[in-house]
Formats: sequence, structure tokens, C-alpha cells
Amino acid sequence: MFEALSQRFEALFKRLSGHGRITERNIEDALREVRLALLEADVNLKVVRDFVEHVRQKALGQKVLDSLTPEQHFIKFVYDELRQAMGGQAHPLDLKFKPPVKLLLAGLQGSGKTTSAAKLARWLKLEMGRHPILASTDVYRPAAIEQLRVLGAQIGVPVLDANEQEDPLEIASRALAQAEKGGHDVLILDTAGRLQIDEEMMEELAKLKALVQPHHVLLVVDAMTGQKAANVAKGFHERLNLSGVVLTKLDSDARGGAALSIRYVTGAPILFAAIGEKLEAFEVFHPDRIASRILGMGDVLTLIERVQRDYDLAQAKQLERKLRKNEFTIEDFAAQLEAINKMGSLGELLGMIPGLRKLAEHADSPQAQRELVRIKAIIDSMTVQERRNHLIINGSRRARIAAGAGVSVSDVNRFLKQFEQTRKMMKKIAKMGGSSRGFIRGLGLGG
Ligand SMILES: Nc1nc2c(ncn2[C@@H]2O[C@H](COP(=O)(O)OP(=O)(O)OP(=O)(O)O)[C@@H](O)[C@H]2O)c(=O)[nH]1
Ligand SMILES: [Mg+2]
Repeated sequence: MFEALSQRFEALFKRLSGHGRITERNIEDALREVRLALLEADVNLKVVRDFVEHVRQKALGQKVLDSLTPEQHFIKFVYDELRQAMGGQAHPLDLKFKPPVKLLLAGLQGSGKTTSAAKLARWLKLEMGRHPILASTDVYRPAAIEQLRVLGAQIGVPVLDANEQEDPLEIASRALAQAEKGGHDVLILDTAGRLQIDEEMMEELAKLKALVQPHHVLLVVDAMTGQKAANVAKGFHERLNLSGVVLTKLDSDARGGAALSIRYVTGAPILFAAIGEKLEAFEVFHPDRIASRILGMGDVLTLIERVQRDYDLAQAKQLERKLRKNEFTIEDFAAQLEAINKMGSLGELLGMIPGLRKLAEHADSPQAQRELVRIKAIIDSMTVQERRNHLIINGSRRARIAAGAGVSVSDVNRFLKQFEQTRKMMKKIAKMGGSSRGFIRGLGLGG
């Protein structure tokens, strides 16, 4: 799935991290590569343009370039845009209607309608605990109805008896009656496809829709047709007002143009992904997971994000508590520095402490970054006892720490003084009875 696109991105990211840092100058190169990767993947031009523009704005906008890890931010932005282009989040098929819930499947010839009808039935039965019934109105292609009957038998889902002499509308109304009579809570109606959108097919589908009054019209599209799939979907959507799309043959699609264009071009969400010929090769379409897969990170990226967020929240809470109790030590301070390193931005971290937003805006400047490196060296040269209780750091200890860190004793003195001031300030905040906001506002620091 999406191997070609994955390889382009993987190569780009590898090069980015090898090159050291993204700067304002070389970011255009990186963006050009993103654009090329998307064009090669047969993504709709407008999607490509928006995609690249969004990444550019974010990359230049949020002090990302000054942060310690602009490449990681860049990858995250690409990931976010991929996800967004595919619809942001999964769209569950709404089944909360009075049964039988009626689903009408449409699509071009060979897109995978009949297979998807059976896959959907299987999914509804096994994952959703439903009792569906299948019916096919395809009286045009020889053996189309027989094909559905065979698939139904494989999954133990009943298929309406019908023959090729019948009228599609007649079959549809019998299907409705049978669903009611048999106590089925979902009716899945498979239809005939054409090589391309033509008036005759649309006419028949519109009539079927008027007769059946389906709760959902689902369009089945072949992912291998790339951005053409998006235009086809647009045509169907204009006539039939689709609930969403079932994207098939993703297993054979190396490029991803359909997945990335459909949402933008039609406005209709992708609901399901078919990823193989077998009936179990069918799943709810999760834009986030697919985006991770494209970036060659599996679900790792999502995992990292979640872990990071939980960690940051817990840390920020704990930090606030310690600040209130005046128990904040150099050890805590060092832990915060570590977190900053992982996160790539001091500003972001400060931003999480209530009241310090304004201050946070200046925290990622190059000077602040250099100062951070120095402070880290100083702390690294301290013993655990010193970090837990800075009051024991006397003259000889200061000299030892300075030598260890490769800085002057006055640097160490300055750091200790700053640390003590911070602590004092925090103690005052704590005395305000927990309302740090008022105090901070009083200092003109915003918040
Ligand atoms: N690799 C792969 N093949 C698929 C997938 N879905 C369907 N196919 C294959 O695509 C071919 C056409 O599938 P059908 O379900 O018959 O398509 P259809 O839209 O009903 O075709 P018509 O009824 O002729 O319009 C079959 O050989 C399927 O096995 C998929 O997700 N992956
Ligand atoms: Mg078919």
C-alpha cells in the first residue's frame, strides 16, 4: 500500500535528518520534494497546492526553525496534512435508523462493488452484530447475481433470489419486502456498473434511490485509478448525494492519489478501505493510521504523540504542584530540560505552565538555546545531592562544578542565583492561594 509515496517521503526525511537542520533557506527544497512526491503519487493538483502551502505556513510560522528539532516538526506537519487530506478522522457508518437500514452500493464496472457488498455484509455481521441480507440488481452482466450468491454463501449471509429477466427496480422492491419479512436489520443492495459514468446508469441508480430511499448511498471506487477516482466520485456525488466512499484495491495501489484526493474533490468521506480480494480484507478507513503507514512509521508516530502528550500533561501537573509547595529542585529543573530536549521547544513547555504563555514566546531564541546548553552542562556536573538541595553548594563545590562544566565560577553563580529567584517567585505565586494567573498578570507576563 502506497509504497512509492512512502519511499519518497522516507528518503526525504532521511536526508533532512542527515543534513542537520532545516533552515528558512533550505525549507523550500524540502517543500519541493514533498510536492514532487505528491504529484508522482497522482494526487489532485489543488490538493498538492494546499498541502504544500499548509506545511510551509506551519513550518515558518510557529518558531519551528528556532526549535531544537525542526525536522521532526516538519515530518509532523506532513503527517498532519496527509491525515487531513484523507478526512482527518475515521467516519463511522451511521446505523442508528429504524431497521432495516438500507445501503445502496454504486460504482463503475469492476471497481469492486459486488466483492465490497459481501465484505460489508461480513463486517456488519461479525463486527457490528447485525443480520444483513444482500441483493443484486445487476441483470446486465452474466452471472453477476450468481457471483453475489456464492459470496453470500461463503459468509453465511442470505442473498435474495433473482434472475436476469427481472427488472432492477422489481428486484429492489422485492429485496425491501424480503428484508422486512425476514427480520433483517440491514439491506445491502449491489448494483450494475458501467465502464464510465453514463446517463443510463445514473438514471437507473436515481430510480433505485427514489424507490428504496436508502439511508446511505456508498460509492465503490478503485484506488488504482488515482485522482481519476476522485473525479468519478465527484460525478456520482453530484447525482446521488453520497454518504461516503468505499476505496478498494488499496493493497495494489502504490501511489495513493485516490485516497489523498477524494475527500478534497468531492467533500465526501472515505468510510471503508478494501485491501485485498479476500472477504476479510476490509476495514474502517482510518486516515491517521494510513498517514502513518505512508510515512513508513506504522502506528509509531501516533503512539509517540499520545505518549508525549500524556507525559507532558503529567509532568506539567507535577511541576505545578512542586512549585506551589516550594519543593522545586535542580533535579526537577533538569528533568524539565530533558523534556524540552525531547519536545524540541522550551516555549511549548513553558506554555503549558499556567500564566507563562507570554514568557514562552521568547524562549526559543538562539541566545536562549545557547544558555540552555550551558545550564545543562552545569547541572550535569552536579552530584545528585546537590541537585536535590542546592543550598549545600558552597564555594569549593561551585569551583568543582564550573571546572566540570567547562564554564566559569561566575556562570555557576549566575545559574544558582536565577534558580533561587525562580523559586522565590514561584513561592509567592503559591501564596496567592493557587491563583497564579492573577499574580502573573500583575507582573505583566500575560497568561
Ligand atoms: N486486490 C484487490 N482486488 C479486489 C479488491 N476488491 C475487489 N477486487 C477484485 O476486483 C475484481 C472486480 O470485483 P467485483 O466485486 O466483481 O467488481 P464490481 O464492481 O462488482 O464489478 P461489475 O459488477 O462488473 O461492475 C475482482 O476480481 C475482485 O476480486 C481489493 O480490495 N483488492
Ligand atoms: Mg458486480
